[in-house]
Amino acid sequence: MDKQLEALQKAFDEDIAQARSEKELDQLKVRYLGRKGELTSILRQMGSLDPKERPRIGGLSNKLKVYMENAFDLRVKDLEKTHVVKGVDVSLPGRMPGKGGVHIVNQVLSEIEDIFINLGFRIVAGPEIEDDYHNFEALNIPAHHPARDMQDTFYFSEDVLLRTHTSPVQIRVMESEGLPVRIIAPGKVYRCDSDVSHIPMFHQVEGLWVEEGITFAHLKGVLYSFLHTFFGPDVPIRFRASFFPFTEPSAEVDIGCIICKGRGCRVCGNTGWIEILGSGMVDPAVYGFVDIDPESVTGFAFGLGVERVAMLKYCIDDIRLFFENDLRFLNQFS
Ligand code: 2NM
Repeated sequence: MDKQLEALQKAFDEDIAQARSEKELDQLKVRYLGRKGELTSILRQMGSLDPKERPRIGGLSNKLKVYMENAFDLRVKDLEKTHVVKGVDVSLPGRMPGKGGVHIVNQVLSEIEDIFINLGFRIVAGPEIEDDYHNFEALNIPAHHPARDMQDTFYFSEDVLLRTHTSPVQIRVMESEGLPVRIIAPGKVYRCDSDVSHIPMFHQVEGLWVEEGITFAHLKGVLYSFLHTFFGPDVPIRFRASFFPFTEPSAEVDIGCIICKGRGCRVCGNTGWIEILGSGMVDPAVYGFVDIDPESVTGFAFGLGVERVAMLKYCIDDIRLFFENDLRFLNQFS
């Protein structure tokens, strides 16, 4: 009997040391201390013992029972110390739900807006579904201009289309609000276009300042200020004569290539310069469409593509990355 109790304690010690969860401990408790358990079955044999031996063996069995109960309590506390509860390590970090963030295009858009707000511009919004008059006619874009082609514009009908730029917002502001006007119109624009460098929807910011006495010097001052804030004070800037139906004179603005620092590379076509925006003095013909007397005021306007400046600022070489929603790309900007 002594031997049996000794062997039982030894087996118990090994088993309990190996128990890794509360569930395993519960199973062991049943096996050793339960109604049909190992210790219970030994106690059942007490009847067959020499009566003189019974008190001693009874005492030893009771001691072993108390020993086992204590051991169970200690192991449970042990497991709690390792933070394992019902087989689960509660100290491990939980599975966090993914955290959303502001898309890189919207981050860059906000940055552009902040710069123009500091220059005294007001932000205006307008419809993405436009009519022919506000998107083309009032901007002095003639009837057979290639921009009006089905190949370039998404038409709903002959007269209704997705805006191809945000200039119609500025036409609407000049129609309905008095002078002076100093606004930027940010937002989505649509072109029937899709290849490595073009996507059918992108974002634009167009600006307009119309007031008595506004000159090309104001245009240059505002755009220098914007580009030096956005790309840094050392970025080279040049103005190049150009043409738009809605401005006269017109200029395109280049910055020194960010990639090669002007030495010439694939991105700048070996010129060392990158076109960044279009601009010009508002053509008097445009004022005629919005009932402003072209003899009394002058103004300038400009337009830029948000994805394009974001690509240059962050050295992104494929415009399609913005809209593939690959989190490995997007998370780099959060
Ligand atoms: C550009 C370039 C030059 C422009 C003109 C106007 C408006 F409504 F005043 F006529 N808004 N935006 C403009 C001028 C846009 O984008 C490349």
